[in-house]
Amino acid sequence: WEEVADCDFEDITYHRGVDVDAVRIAFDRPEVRNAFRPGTVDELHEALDHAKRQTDIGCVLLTGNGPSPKDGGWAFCSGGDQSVRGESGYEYRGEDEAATEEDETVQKAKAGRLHILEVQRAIRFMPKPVVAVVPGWAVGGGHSLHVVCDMTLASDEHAKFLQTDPDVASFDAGFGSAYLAKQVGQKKAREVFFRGKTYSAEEAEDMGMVNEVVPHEDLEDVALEWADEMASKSPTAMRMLKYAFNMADDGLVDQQVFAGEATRLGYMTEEAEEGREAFMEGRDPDFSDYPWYY
Ligand code: 1HA
Repeated sequence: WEEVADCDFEDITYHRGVDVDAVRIAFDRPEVRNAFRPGTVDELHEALDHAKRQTDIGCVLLTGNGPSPKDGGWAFCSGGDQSVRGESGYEYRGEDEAATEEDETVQKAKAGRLHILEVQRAIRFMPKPVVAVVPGWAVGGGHSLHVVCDMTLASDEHAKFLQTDPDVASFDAGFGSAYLAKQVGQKKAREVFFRGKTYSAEEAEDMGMVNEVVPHEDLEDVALEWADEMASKSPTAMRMLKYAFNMADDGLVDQQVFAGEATRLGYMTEEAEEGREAFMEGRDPDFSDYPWYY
């Protein structure tokens, strides 16, 4: 991996592969089990948007750095940082950070908001696979992030899956719950939220919300292998497949995303060229060379 030079982040790390056409985005707050505060989420959104725009990148790995320097614990992400949650929501950076004037303005504009659902949409609409690489706890909003990723790879030793939302009076009423139910079934999804049990990596795999469980020390290598595998495939086919998988659940919004890809393909044909050329030349288009395929 090499650091992406033009990005300067505080709460996440962002690397691109040297030999693999993939990026690795990682929560970098291991001392709080990679909990996210509003600034973390905004950085994550920026990194995802950057990754989306890299036309030579075919896969995104989302993970959490570790272990914690405090106690050696591992985490993918433990959701919203409860220590910066005030009366009206989440503080932008936390109390201890001396805010610059600009920060203060930004802080006011964003007060109380974690843009985590925007991040979920960025993952969902990312035109390439996003893999959750889970080295430890995936909890609350962190659990929902793994749910929304295209696939999940988990550490056999340290990965644990837990939904605490109703314990802290929060609720992901979108992908985190409804899409989870599509993955594991209604009864199990309700159990995840209503009982708040902790599931091991093996249990999560059996339930259908984890694709593969691997030895902890192999996690990053296997993730890289997966990324290489996927990034080597046809970009158009992968993109169309991802949006096709999304469409059954995302309705018209995904149809619109899919439609964007369809027009891109359409515009690449000679037939489309004829339409454009005819307009530019001020003549009637002649589509007679182009068959009505069946
Ligand atoms: O779901 C949403 C949203 C949905 C829709 C729209 C917006 C949303 C916004 C937010 C969220 C949420 O994410 S709500 C759920 C918030 N997260 C939690 O309730 C998880 C809280 N953490 C835990 O349950 C546990 O810490 C743990 C199961 C992740 C790990 O337990 P463990 O291994 O026993 O470690 P622990 O000692 O508890 O934690 C280590 C350190 O990390 C502690 O700090 P220390 O005592 O060393 O100073 C702990 O306080 C800190 N920490 C862990 N998780 C968080 C945290 N600090 C702040 N926020 C956390 N989430």
